[in-house]
Amino acid sequence: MTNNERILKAIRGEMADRLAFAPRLDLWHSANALAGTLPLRHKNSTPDQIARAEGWALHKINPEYQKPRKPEDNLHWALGILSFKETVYGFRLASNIEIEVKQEGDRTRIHYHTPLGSVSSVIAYTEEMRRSGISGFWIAEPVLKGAKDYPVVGYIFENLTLFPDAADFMKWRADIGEDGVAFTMAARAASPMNHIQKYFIDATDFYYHYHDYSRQMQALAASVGNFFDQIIDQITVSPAEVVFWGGNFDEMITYPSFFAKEIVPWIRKAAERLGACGKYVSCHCDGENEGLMDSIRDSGMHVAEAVCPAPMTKVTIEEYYRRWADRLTIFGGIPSTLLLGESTTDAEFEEYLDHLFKAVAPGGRMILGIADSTPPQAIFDRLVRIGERVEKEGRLPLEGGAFRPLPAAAAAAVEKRASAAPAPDPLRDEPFRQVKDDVLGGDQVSVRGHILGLLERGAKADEILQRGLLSAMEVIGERFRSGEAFIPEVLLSARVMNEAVSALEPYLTAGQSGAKGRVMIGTVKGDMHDIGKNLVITMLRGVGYEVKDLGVDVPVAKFVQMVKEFQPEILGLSSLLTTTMPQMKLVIEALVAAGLREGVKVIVGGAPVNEKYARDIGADGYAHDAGGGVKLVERLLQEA
Ligand code: B1M
Repeated sequence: MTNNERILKAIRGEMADRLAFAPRLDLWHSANALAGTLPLRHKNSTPDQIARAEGWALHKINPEYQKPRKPEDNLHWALGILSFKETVYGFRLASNIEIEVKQEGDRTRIHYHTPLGSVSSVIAYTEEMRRSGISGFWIAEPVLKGAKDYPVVGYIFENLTLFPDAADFMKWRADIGEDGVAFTMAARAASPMNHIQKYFIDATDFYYHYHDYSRQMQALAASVGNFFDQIIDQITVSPAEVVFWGGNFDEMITYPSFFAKEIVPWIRKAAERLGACGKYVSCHCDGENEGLMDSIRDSGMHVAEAVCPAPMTKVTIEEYYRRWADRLTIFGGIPSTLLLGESTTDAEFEEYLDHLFKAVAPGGRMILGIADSTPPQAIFDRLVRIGERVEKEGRLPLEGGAFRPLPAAAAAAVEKRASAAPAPDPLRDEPFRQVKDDVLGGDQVSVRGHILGLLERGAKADEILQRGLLSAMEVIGERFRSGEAFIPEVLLSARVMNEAVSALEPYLTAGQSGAKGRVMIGTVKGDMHDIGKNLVITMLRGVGYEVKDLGVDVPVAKFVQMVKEFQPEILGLSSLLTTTMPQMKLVIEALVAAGLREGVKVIVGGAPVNEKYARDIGADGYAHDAGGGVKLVERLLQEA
């Protein structure tokens, strides 16, 4: 049986002869090719040549974004209107839209002048991104900056036309041949609202706009729906069999109620319409899926791709297989940190594989892959070893068996969830109930009036702050930690806090007013993830700290220079990638070299970071989440 047949059989829910193994190699390959560190026997090979030589299936899901056939293919990245050899459609913007493009170093500024007004965006592709193998652009300035931009962007989408253009796709698919399956790219988002979230607006601002401009957002989503409907039409008549229908789902970012309301209906629509033509819908489910398990299973998607289990996330591979495999095909299952020497020993790696073959028995509806992708520092021999073991032990049907105990990290995560303390009762302090409700409910309009009312009735400003506002923020932090509250609640509550603190400011005595301390936070060089960092910042500001946000992709030298200028008491470093974690150590070393280390406490955080890593690199503290970040800052400042 060929790898093409194996993958298609798994997608159709049929039993192949053995498991297919299709590792995503692009990131690993680009970074190592540029650094001259590809394995000797593959020194001059492309990712496809390497996979073929090793007997792995080709991973053909993500388009080569930086290899456009013509400049317009990826020029409109900030609108998410893209065309590649991997898509089966072309696009035309309305002829009355004038486009102005200016190159500014590694940034491209684009203006769209429409009859309803103009919008602009900046996309960037830096040398650092190229060197780390990243292929997507970074949206440095999104198109939606305020309410006035909504109709303009809506106009662009209402007047957008797609047309069939599958010639390059056919050629690409022929090149892949029997060694893999060509997934066509529908859109990188799974629904119009998810498209707005992903492209049009800063990832954190999205939640404010979703709350504040809900009518405009829904109208814009309806306009973008025109694009999505046309994509479905184009794929229906195309030769493509499997469709990449968006993703990067995560229980925090695409939190359960949002996922159910704004994303699932479109996955269902696509799956029904395309399924009726014998096509399959695949979504990139690379995030934390614990809170989305049932919604994803019931969404109608045929394939969940880039599935990344414990220990990188909370859901174990056996739970994924048990809960999903009767309804959809799982593509992935091997977390990328298993390939890294620093995170996983050889013995742990082998143990995971022993466990995997048992956990996914009998093995139908399973395609093995590295989730989300093979990292640049992966131990190549471990990929080879997975290939060998799949060859030897991956015959279908797999034999089930008693599961080994959960890997230590996953067990710890499950344990932590089970023992999560119940949220304190927000109503326990009756006189402050209204202001607490304002904070908990995100009501920034009423809070000022309620505070003034309490002051008139003789309450002390400090009491309102401590027993009303800060205790409500603690409840939110706790709810967030235990998975009861999601990003929007935290952001909206913190915004109420800001409003409340400004109302209280004139009544606080000298020692109580003003910032509680100066904190500076940035995401390290090479890393563009900012949602978690922004949450930490918002919470800190919410409880009264002065926080300077250095943004993302911050070089070591800039951290040092800004510590000199801003003189924070606490410097926070965020990193979401194993490749960029070493930057944290470099920052600490540079602070020592510049003689600044004594004057500032350094705290670190981000999904792959942990307490031990923080200690090893000489940081003063680690926080697991935003609430923990606030507590850590408070503790360090008290100790100082
Ligand atoms: Co990316 N991504 N991503 N991604 N992404 C991860 C992180 C990944 C784990 C996915 C996976 O493999 N399953 C993986 C990293 C693997 C690894 O290295 N260990 C990954 C990858 C590989 C990549 C790319 C390389 C993909 C590619 O191109 N092949 C690429 C890299 C781009 C770059 O940075 N140069 C990439 C791109 C992207 C998007 C642009 C699509 C998007 C980012 C959007 C944005 O941030 N503006 C994205 C997303 C959304 C994710 C996932 C799905 C979700 C991250 C998130 O925001 N979570 C993520 C999967 C995952 O983490 N399981 C993934 C919600 C957020 C609230 O949590 O950020 O953890 P988090 O923050 C928490 C805590 O960590 C903590 O508090 C926060 C709030 O509680 N915290 C701190 C964070 N910083 C702190 C600092 C502190 C204290 C606490 O003190 C200073």
